[in-house]
This record gives sequence, C-alpha cells and structure tokens, in this order.
Amino acid sequence: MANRELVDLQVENHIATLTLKREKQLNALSQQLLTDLNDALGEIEQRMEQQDEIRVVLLTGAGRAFAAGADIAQMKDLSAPVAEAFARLGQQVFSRLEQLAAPTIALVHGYALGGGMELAMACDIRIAAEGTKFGQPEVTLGVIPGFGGSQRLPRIVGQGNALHLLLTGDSIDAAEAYRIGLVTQVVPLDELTTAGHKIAARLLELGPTALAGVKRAVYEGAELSLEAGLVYEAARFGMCFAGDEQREGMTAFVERRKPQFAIS
Ligand code: CO8
Repeated sequence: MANRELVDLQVENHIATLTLKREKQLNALSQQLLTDLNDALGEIEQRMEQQDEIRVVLLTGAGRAFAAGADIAQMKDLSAPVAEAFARLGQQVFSRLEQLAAPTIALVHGYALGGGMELAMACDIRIAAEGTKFGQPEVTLGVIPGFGGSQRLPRIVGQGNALHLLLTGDSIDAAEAYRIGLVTQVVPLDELTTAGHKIAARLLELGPTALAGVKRAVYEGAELSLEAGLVYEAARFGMCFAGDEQREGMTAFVERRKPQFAIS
C-alpha cells in the first residue's frame, strides 16, 4: 500500500507483522527507517480504528538481526541540537508503538543492541531466539542511550540490572536476558515465528478492550504513585462494566462455556 522501503507491513488473520528491512546494515535504525516505521504505525492505527482489522502486532527484523542499534555512521557528525532532535524522533516513534491499543510482541533474534534493544523494549512482550545478543553499548561510543533505554530498561529489569548493563555497555545472551526478565521466552531460532504466532493466537481469543485496558493500566500506572495508580486501575476496571466483553466473559463463566469475544 504505502511506499515504505525499510519497513514492511503485512496483515493476516488480524495479526499485523512489521518487519525491519535493512538487512545489510543489520537493520540499523536510520532516519529513513524510523520514518517508515512511524508511517507503518499510522497505517496500523488507521486500520484498527476503521475496520477493526488488526488485533495483535508482531515486530521482527529481516536477515540476521532484529536491529543492531541506531545508525552510527549517520550519527557520527551530528551537532548537539540535531542529535537531540534525532533522539526525540526515535523516542516519539517508539512511544507511538508502545501506545498502540493492540498488544505488541517483539520477536528478537541475532542482535538487539542500543536502539534495537530500545525498540524491543517499547513492545509489550519480548521473546528471543537462543543466542541473541542484547546490550546497550552506547557508553562504548561515548554517548548514553537516546531512544528510551535509560528510562524503559530500569522499569523492565529493575535499577540494579539496568545500571549494570548501561554502565558496562556489555552484551548479554538470551538466557541472561530471560534470567533478568528482559525477555519472557527463549526458543530455538527456527521456532521464533511459531512461538510469536502462538502468543498472538492466544491474544486473539481475548477481548481487545480488556487487552487495551491492561496496557493502559500498566503503562499509565508506572508513572503514578501506588495510590494514584490504584485509583486509575479502579476507574478502568469500572469502565469494563460498560462494555460487552465483561458481560460475555462473566456470563460464559457462569454458563460453563468458552467466552466468544467475537472478531467483527
Ligand atoms: N549503525 C550503522 N551500521 C551498522 C550498525 C549500526 N548500529 N550495526 C551494524 N552496521 C553495519 C556495519 O557497518 C556493516 O556494514 P558494511 O557491510 O557496509 O560494512 C553491516 O552492518 C554488518 O555489520 P558487521 O560487519 O559489523 O557485522 P558483524 O557480524 O561483524 O558484527 C555487530 C555485528 C556486533 C552487531 C556489529 O555490527 C556492531 O557492533 N554493530 C554496532 C552495535 C552498536 O554499537 N549499536 C549501538 C548503536 S548506538 C545506539 O543505538 C544509540 C541509540 C540512541 C540514539 C540516539 C540518537 C541521537
């Protein structure tokens, strides 16, 4: 549909698959790739709203890596203001991804370094192929993360694990990423797509409004005090009772049948 060279979007059976397509540079995140990703997210939002066509989003990288970071060659000679603007561009695109109402799953293989790891962290669920290397090597390049790594990593793995990775710049493998909670599943490389689709199939059985509500409660709640977060959760919980999904889910339980959160 759209003329995007570096990001492919396919939609099948209510599952959107976004694929980074800059294989030769290990999907290094150039300005063009970020622009294409932003454009693809816009299309996903539109197709979700207009036709309720997309319920789950998978994010993957073509070739031998998920993404090996922001494009270092492109960043090398940036001035401070332009570097800041580039960081903001990446942050805005990643936040747009995080804020999609549909659940997102990163299928990570090969390398997820720097901006690549930050992109995976903007997804709701991360699963990895065995042997994948994760890391925030920015300090080895004389900079700090600029696409959200210093903010999302501590929220996901805790401040201690995050500071260890951010300060040393060292890479970890998928097993260690699983141990610290950066990913929630590790599978052989040839099973990665199947594993992603298995989670997607599970999510398709559930109500999209409830799933969107969980996302909002978790992400909005992370910005609030516990007490304010609890108030927010209660409000969202109440909102569930104004829709069809709650009626169907609870009626099905009482009637001892499987709920039908029908896909329109
Ligand atoms: N940027 C640009 N090009 C890259 C990148 C990158 N991050 N990673 C790989 N490439 C290119 C290589 O230059 C090479 O291109 P060519 O064939 O034209 O020489 C091609 O991809 C293949 O890479 P290698 O030959 O190096 O492949 P290897 O298998 O030998 O090594 C590695 C793979 C270990 C992944 C290696 O490529 C590497 O170390 N890459 C860089 C990893 C890195 O440091 N990433 C962090 C970047 S910094 C960042 O992401 C900050 C985000 C915030 C930005 C804020 C904006 C201001």
